[in-house]
Amino acid sequence: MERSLVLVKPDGVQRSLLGEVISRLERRGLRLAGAKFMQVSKALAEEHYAIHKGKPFYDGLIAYITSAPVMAMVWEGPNVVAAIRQTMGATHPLEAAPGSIRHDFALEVGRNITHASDSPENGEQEAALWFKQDELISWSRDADRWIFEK
Ligand code: IDP
Ligand code: MG
Repeated sequence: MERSLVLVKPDGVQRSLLGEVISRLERRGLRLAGAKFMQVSKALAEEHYAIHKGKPFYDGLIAYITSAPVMAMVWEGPNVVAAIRQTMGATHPLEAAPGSIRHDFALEVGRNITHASDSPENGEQEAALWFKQDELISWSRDADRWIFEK
């Protein structure tokens, strides 16, 4: 089953949007595989955002993500990466589709509430970066057959 890392970033936690984000992913039908509430180290932040090193917003991004606790989660389901990015909305809140999290709760790209993996490969890679193997649970729900076609 495809997996995606999801972070509720410090602004989402501080604004008490943790339940809102989890609720939207649950109601979408996605299945939680792991979760932890944590303070992100500078080393983890730099590894996670390595692709953005050198960009003008990089230092601010590292400061933002390490500024206060985050909720890190792994969610799974068919096409979970595309589904979650749709639920989150575009990176820039003013470009995010109405009804998406970033549209409904954010105004600025540097305070856009959530992170989600951008490809199935990165979903696996980020899940492995943020979680130990035994922190991710393989399980099935009774409702799976009513949500997942296969
Ligand atoms: P994504 O989170 O939608 O995948 P990315 O392009 O991977 O977007 O950027 C990672 C994060 O870096 C964004 O979610 C946002 O918090 C931050 N970011 C991206 N572009 C800017 C910018 O122009 N100014 C400030 N922060 C930015
Ligand atoms: Mg990204």
